Amino acid sequence: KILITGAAGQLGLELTNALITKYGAKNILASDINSKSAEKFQSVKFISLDATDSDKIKELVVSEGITQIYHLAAILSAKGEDNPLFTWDLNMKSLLGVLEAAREYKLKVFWPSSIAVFGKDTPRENTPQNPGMVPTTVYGISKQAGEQWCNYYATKFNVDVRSIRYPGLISYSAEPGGGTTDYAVDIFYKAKENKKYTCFLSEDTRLPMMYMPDAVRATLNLMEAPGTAIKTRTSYNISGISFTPRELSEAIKEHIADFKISYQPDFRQDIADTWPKSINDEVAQKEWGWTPEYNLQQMTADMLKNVKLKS
Ligand code: VAH
Repeated sequence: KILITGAAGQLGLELTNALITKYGAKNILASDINSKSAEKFQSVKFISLDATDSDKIKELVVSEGITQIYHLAAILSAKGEDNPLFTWDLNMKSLLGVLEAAREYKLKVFWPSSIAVFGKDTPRENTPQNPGMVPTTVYGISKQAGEQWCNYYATKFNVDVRSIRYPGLISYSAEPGGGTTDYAVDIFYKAKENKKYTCFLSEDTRLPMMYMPDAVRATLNLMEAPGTAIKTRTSYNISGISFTPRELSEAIKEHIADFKISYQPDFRQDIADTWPKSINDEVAQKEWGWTPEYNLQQMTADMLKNVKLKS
């Protein structure tokens, strides 16, 4: 049985649905800190859970017969800068609680890392698996440190913990909350709503991104790969689509000819300027066969078809 933390988040919602399809609703326990999220989970058991409550997690492992945890709860890069110590505390405390539970009860763990682990001294084109990393956000520091903790638990205690460094994720079911790559989701809502968008990154800011179906498939493939294939216990680089706001706006214009974009970079520009432009994912390709499916045009068409306006 699988426990998911942060199940109501952007990644959580889609991954939970994919796990339900794959393993059946009775084998899934969705959790989120926000009890109102319960309404998003009609077909599966939901509990309100603070992911930093390690005693509660252990209790659930025993009472629900949990064998795997997908620990997705975290504060993202932009929001994290509002309160660095709180962000560190939440991101790290929750991960360490999950890793301890995994050690004690021999659980399999999935934990998302991010391209935010990289930093100013990292080569920004075709960023390799293990370059120098000096992250520039507290979120990035927590993901970097988290990767080391995962590797430590895997090598020292034989915990089967697996991780992916996601690029910016683009999806229409749940919105992202507080990331630097959020513009690439927001833009679709604004394009459909009023055909114009003011972007908080400059037009030529190239960042690695990925369409959610690819991210979900990557996660399930990684988790199903034989343990012997998984030689990287920090976290895997995976590559999807790299584009700039201008390139994305041009792809949108192929569908909405009078779409207009303007640029007003804010503090998130400084974060984006330290992140890779493109990712080298040779190691993930070799160890568990990763290949993305969606390109910019396919992702854009699918987003425009599916994005539902809020009002
Ligand atoms: C953020 N989307 O912007 C996240 C992410 C690719 C970076 O982890 O904070």
